[in-house]
Amino acid sequence: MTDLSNFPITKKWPAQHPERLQLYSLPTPNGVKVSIMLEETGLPYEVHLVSFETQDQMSPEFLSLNPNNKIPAILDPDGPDGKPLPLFESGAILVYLASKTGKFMPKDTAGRYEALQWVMFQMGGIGPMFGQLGFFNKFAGKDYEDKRPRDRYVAESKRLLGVLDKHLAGRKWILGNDYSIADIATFPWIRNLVGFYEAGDLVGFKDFKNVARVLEAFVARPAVARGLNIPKRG
Ligand SMILES: N[C@@H](CCC(=O)N[C@@H](CS)C(=O)NCC(=O)O)C(=O)O
Repeated sequence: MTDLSNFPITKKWPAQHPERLQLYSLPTPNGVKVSIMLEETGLPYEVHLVSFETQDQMSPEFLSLNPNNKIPAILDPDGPDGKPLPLFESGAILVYLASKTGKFMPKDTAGRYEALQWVMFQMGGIGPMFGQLGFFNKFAGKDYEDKRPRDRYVAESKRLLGVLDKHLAGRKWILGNDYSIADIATFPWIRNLVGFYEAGDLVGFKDFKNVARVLEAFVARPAVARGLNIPKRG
C-alpha cells in the first residue's frame, strides 16, 4: 500500500487514493495544462482544489511541496525508481508526464528538443507576457492612467502571436502533424487571452488566423474540454 504520509501536503489534502498521482490545482491557464495532459494520457489521478480565496497556496502544507506558492503541483507516488516524486512548474510537469507515459512528445532527440523549445517559448514568453497584459487590461492595472505599461505588454503579446502564427502556417499543430505538450502548454493561454482577459481586440487577434484555427482544434478535443474544468471551483 502506497504511503504518502511523509508529505505534509497530504495532511491538508488527504489522499483518498494514495496509489494515484495527486494533483493540486485550480482551473487557471497554468493549472489546466496539467489536468488536460492527465486527461489526454488517461493516467489515473486524484485532484485537490487549492483555493486562492482562502490563500491555500500560502499554507505551510502547500509550501512544503511548492515553496513558490503557485499551482499547479503534483505528487506522483510512482515516480522514478518507484519512489514518490513531488514536482512544481507546469512546464516541468508536462515534460515529466510525457516521459512517464511516452505520449505527446517526439521519441527522437531532435524532435524532443523541438518540443522543449516551444514549451520554453510558452513558459518564458507567452505565459508571463499575456499574464501582465491581463493585469493591465482587466485587473487592478486597468485603472492606471499611464497606459505605457499596458501598451508594452500589448506590443509584446502581438509579437509573440505573430511568431506563433507564422510558425503554424501549413502546420496542424505546433510540431506539425503530431499534437504535443507544446500545444497543451500554449493554447490554454491563447484561449485565456481572448476569453477571460478580453484582450482579443487589443492584440488584433483576428489577424492571427493560424493561431485561431489551431485554438479551435484544441478546444474541440474531448480531453481538453474536460481538463479545462478540472478541478471544479469550490
Ligand atoms: N511558472 C509557473 C506559474 C504558475 C502560476 O503563475 N500560477 C498562478 C495561477 S495561474 C498562481 O498559483 N498564483 C497564486 C499566487 O501567486 O499566489 C507554472 O507555470 O507553473
